[in-house]
Amino acid sequence: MPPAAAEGETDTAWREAKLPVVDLASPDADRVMVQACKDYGFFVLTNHGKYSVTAVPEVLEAARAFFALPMDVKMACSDCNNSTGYLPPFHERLDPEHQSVDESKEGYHIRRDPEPGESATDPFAVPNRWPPDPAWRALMESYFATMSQLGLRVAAVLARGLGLDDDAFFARSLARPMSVLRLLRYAPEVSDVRRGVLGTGAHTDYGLLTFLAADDVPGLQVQLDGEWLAVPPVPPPAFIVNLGDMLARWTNDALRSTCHRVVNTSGLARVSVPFFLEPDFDARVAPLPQFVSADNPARYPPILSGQHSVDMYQATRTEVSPGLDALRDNGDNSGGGSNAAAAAAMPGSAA
Ligand SMILES: O=C(O)CCC(=O)C(=O)O
Repeated sequence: MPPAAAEGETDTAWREAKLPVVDLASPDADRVMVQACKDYGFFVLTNHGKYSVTAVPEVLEAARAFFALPMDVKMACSDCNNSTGYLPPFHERLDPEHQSVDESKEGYHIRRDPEPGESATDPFAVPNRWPPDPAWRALMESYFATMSQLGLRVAAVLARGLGLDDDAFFARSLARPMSVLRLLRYAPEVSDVRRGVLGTGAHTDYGLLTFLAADDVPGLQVQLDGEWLAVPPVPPPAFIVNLGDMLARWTNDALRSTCHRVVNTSGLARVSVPFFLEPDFDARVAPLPQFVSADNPARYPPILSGQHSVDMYQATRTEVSPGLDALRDNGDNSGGGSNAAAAAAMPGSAA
């Protein structure tokens, strides 16, 4: 549950977060990573050896090119009910308690291809939607595969740093992962925190680890000890990595699943590409015995990883987007929709 917005928060003066850097090639990467996860729940990952300086910008550029397509072309790649493929503006409101309007960003969700019959037990096991361009699809599939491998490697380093039985502890819950590659384009809209207009509302991530690549437009903020801090853009190929709720639960909050949000201070469009490494739908997650004691009892009951995701999706996704209709009426195909354009269509909107 996101914490309450700070009283008297202004829209201009956020101090900058100094996130710890984890050099994955360093011999003490496991120790540094665990400390970063305890103190921040966020770190900057360097020297991971997976992607060149040019490959991440290529993915960002491909995302930008897709979002520039006409709305009807984009909607042909949409499976909103299954949160797959193109997701039009106003498809979610991640912090309904503190947001007065749905988020004007648009998105695109890519998952692994489901195995036959898998959808009977995992509602996220649905086929991907793809635009007609085969090169675009190949690039995204290759990025998804690479990030899945990188995710496994980082999870193994974390397991080692935590002193778990074996490095493959988390990998055992990643046989049929619900991982999502999410392409996002934030509208060129200055956020207004006090009025509840945000790029992305305050939230924690649902799964294990998130690997964020983004362009150089600032926006990401993290909440540490009650204060919102701005995270400066990180040049590729470094990633901003953060922990999801499953790691906080497994470690009984020894590691942090830190609340974060996106506040557009520049009014420029922003493209980001988070990759969410998410355990299997049926992975059972409960605090591990080594993180529980008489003085520190279990803070969470056992949960199925997938059920947690279902609950969170249901709480934050809007059904049909009235803002989208407003965009169509305005003839705005570019994904440049803003809450100002759609405000009239928003029941209860304060914008
Ligand atoms: O765009 C970003 O920088 C962060 C996105 C994010 O927090 C999310 O999609 O969960």
